[in-house]
Amino acid sequence: MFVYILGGFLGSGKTTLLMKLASMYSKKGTKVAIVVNEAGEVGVDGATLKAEGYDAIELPDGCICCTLSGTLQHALQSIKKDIDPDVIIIEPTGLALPHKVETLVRTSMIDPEETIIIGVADIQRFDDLIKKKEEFFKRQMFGANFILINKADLASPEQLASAAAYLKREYPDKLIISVSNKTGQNLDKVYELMKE
Ligand SMILES: Nc1nc2c(ncn2[C@@H]2O[C@H](COP(=O)(O)OP(=O)(O)OP(=O)(O)O)[C@@H](O)[C@H]2O)c(=O)[nH]1
Ligand SMILES: [Mg+2]
Repeated sequence: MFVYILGGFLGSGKTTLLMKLASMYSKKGTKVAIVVNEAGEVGVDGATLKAEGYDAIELPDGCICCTLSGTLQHALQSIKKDIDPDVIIIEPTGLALPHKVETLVRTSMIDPEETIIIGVADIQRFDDLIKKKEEFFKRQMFGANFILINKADLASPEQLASAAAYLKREYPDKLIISVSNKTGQNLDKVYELMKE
């Protein structure tokens, strides 16, 4: 079993990506379960995901990397026991630190083959976030196995190049891909990286 954790700030496009990935896996016949931990605002909730036919668990308000850590571990154990999926995709809130979630997954006794963190950065708010919360942004991205610069449809090539240069400088070893969850640009490259 593989566990994916989608890390990225509020509104960066985690849920939109999650839906794309879940749909890609379903089409291939890969059994996928979803854990979402929305911070309470408007978004795709567990009920919506279930209506789409996915096995989804929605965790209550609060953050799975801190106050809800036990809740997350219990949810993972139930998923393994009741659903036994090939892949679990976890969307923590936009304020969570994905590497903390990863540690919780690894110590939850579900024994995943691998845990993978996908960092999602929002090009529209990239400069602003770096200006106001650079340390937080870096802490969110540093555990990522690869980073997506999302909403490429809203940015100029220069903007994308500048964000990519920043990320390459900070994380020379990480793969950085510009994508658009809206137009589907470069999502094929992301799908190729997904394990099953
Ligand atoms: N133009 C554009 N909009 C996008 C893209 N991806 C997501 N969005 C929009 O950005 C907004 C936030 O997307 P979500 O997927 O809900 O982001 P999130 O990271 O799950 O947000 P929170 O869970 O609230 O932190 C929505 O209005 C999406 O439709 C994209 O590639 N391009
Ligand atoms: Mg979301």
